[in-house]
Amino acid sequence: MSRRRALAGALGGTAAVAVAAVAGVILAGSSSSGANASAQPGSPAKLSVSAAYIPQPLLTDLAAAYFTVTNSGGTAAELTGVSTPLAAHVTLHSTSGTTMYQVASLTVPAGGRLTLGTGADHLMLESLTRKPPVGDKVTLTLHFAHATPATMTVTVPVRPTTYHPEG
Ligand SMILES: [Cu+2]
Repeated sequence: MSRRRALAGALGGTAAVAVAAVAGVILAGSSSSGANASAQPGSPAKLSVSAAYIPQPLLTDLAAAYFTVTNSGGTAAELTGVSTPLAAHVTLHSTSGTTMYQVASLTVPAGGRLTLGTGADHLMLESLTRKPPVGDKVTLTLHFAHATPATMTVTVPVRPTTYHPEG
């Protein structure tokens, strides 16, 4: 113990900082959930979007939007914002119990996925510019941090208000 203390004292703060930096890299690389064995730790985020839909808004000028973002890379990405011609504003929401609240970003874990759904994370489209009918297509532009490319544009179908995806 005394020898280690003496050694640490001799090396000074620099060694402690270096150890912390290495530990941080290891933690970041192992933080995947829903792990994908093919994701190389530290490789760039590689994103794809699937299962996107917007339930038809009936009585309000609000709509929700849902989709799944899959990350086959080894680095977590953040969904930081969304824009669309359908709405003046789009906010990211999480849900706790029956209460939803706005968040600044949603994480797409390394080797995992971000799944938006009713009662979970979702997009809120506010101040709609029109009321889209069922079968219409809506363009969403997704903005990501820690991903290349940093934006992805997806075409999302408008589904019946009561639509729920299988599985
Ligand atoms: Cu919401």
